[in-house]
Amino acid sequence: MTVWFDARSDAELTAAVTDSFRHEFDVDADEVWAAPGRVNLIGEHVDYAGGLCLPIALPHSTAVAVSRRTDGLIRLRSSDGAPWDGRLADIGPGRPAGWAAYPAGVIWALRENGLFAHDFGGVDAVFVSTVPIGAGLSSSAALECSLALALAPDADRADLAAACVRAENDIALAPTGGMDQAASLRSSEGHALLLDSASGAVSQVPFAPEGLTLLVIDTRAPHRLVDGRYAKRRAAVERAARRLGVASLRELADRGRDGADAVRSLKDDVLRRRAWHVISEIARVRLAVAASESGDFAEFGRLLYASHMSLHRDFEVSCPELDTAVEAAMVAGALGARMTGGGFGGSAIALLPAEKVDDAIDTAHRLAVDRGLPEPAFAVVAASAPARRLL
Ligand code: GAF
Repeated sequence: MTVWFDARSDAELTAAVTDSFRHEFDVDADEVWAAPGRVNLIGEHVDYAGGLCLPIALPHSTAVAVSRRTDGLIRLRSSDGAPWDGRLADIGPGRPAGWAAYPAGVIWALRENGLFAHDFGGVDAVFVSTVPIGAGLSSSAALECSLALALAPDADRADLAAACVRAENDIALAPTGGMDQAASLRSSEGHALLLDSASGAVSQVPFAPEGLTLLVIDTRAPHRLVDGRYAKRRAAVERAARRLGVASLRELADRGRDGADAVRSLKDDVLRRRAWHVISEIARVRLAVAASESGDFAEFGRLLYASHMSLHRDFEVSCPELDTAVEAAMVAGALGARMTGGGFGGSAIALLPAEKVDDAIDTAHRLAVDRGLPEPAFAVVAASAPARRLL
């Protein structure tokens, strides 16, 4: 039996989160906001190297119902974790722990970054989400961005994204880059977001491939960004840049053949492969943008698969569950497939002719079961709306 993870309409999400708020606090919420998860089409593990990424916003979102307070108290509720009550002074590196670190961290970072229009007087907030947790689809960024926009709706979205990254790095202690928050806050429907992590600039790339389906395969192999492996990859990329005398590997990616020769000169085999992934992935993003703009989705698909192989072989962030999902999609006739997000579990994406979707789902399910892996869950997605007000 196929397991789907479904998005909900804005009206359904609003009803669910306002009900939940009433249930928790016995009053109606003042406002409801929502922010989407993302899949990254291509440009993986390059945001913290000043690279280029090409994510889309998912139809799956986190909604937050909020009411402002005047006594400084913060009350955070979600069906996905224990309730947290506290004050700004209770928030700091590693405090609170667990899911509440993300929204509490956002409040802290909005204040640190001077983004509150008025003095912060406290808030009651209840979250309801359709972004699966631990699936590598940016459930944390959706949580952060929904609350950031609710609490500072007039702030510039790039500034909000930066505050959310600060919350994640400094309070939740996940050393992530900025792609997920940019995707959630700065995407637009029907488009992929081309993010230049060196300058912070974004542009919208039309992404609505005719006759093709974008399938998300959640391998259900849990993915975590705070367990040290992501941090190790990031540290290796930064070490490679230092050895090569550049501030970030993006500089080498922009130098063409000279940059590639510099990476090849690295003596340490592991560092060389990590750095090679980064500069080759940045080149693939540029080609993918051109392919999408000219409607050449056969080429786009080849780039997706090349990205996966680079992440598997050189960056070593894939795993048997992700490789199996990609293999199944390719066997079923996908134009391309790859792991998406941080890796070590989580989700893969496949771009395939609409008539091949059922076959890809059956094959992914069968191969996973045959290999003793968890049964995957599936969603068909399109480039969706960014963070927004629902009520
Ligand atoms: C995670 C991180 F949060 C992003 O910043 C990015 O580095 C991604 O992994 C890998 O491309 O989603």
